[in-house]
Amino acid sequence: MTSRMIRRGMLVALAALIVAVVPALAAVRKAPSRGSVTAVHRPDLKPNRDLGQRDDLRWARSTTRIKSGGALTLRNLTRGPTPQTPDTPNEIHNFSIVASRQVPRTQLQALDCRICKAINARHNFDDTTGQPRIAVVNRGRKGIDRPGDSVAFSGTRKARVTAKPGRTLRFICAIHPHMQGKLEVGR
Ligand SMILES: [Cu+2]
Repeated sequence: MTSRMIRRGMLVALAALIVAVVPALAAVRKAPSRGSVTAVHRPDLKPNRDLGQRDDLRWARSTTRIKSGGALTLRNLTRGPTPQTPDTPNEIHNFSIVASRQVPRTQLQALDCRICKAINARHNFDDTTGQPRIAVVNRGRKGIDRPGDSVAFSGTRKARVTAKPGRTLRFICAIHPHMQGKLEVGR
């Protein structure tokens, strides 16, 4: 084998590496360094349509993009009692990271959500006040990076996203399991 053949072989290998790596890097998109996840609801009367008692608590956006290391603001705009908790003056929500397979897909799974019970148990809610004794449950690295991480909030709370760029984290509210969203972590 001549040195020229070896050099050509190396060039071919280098080209193949570039072809493989460049799209992989491009796939991890740039993302903003701040993001927010906001709990909202609109239980208003719609004349001749709806008394407005449905539990339509939801996250304002289904997907939030944020940079790895970015600051996430959790905001609660669900004021006052809701049909589900008529005696609670201000609804509490859990921003809870779960594995994709743990996201409830049916009404039955949402109403009998085993992972939600496990998450809520870790927050150790006080039966009398309804407040969590442990507001932040951390798994893995500090910050939001993997299933098991969960933050309970009734007002506004900040959290740092420490998952690696390219990860997509699924989150639910463990108290209202039909509240579901995705956190796309960019670079
Ligand atoms: Cu909730």
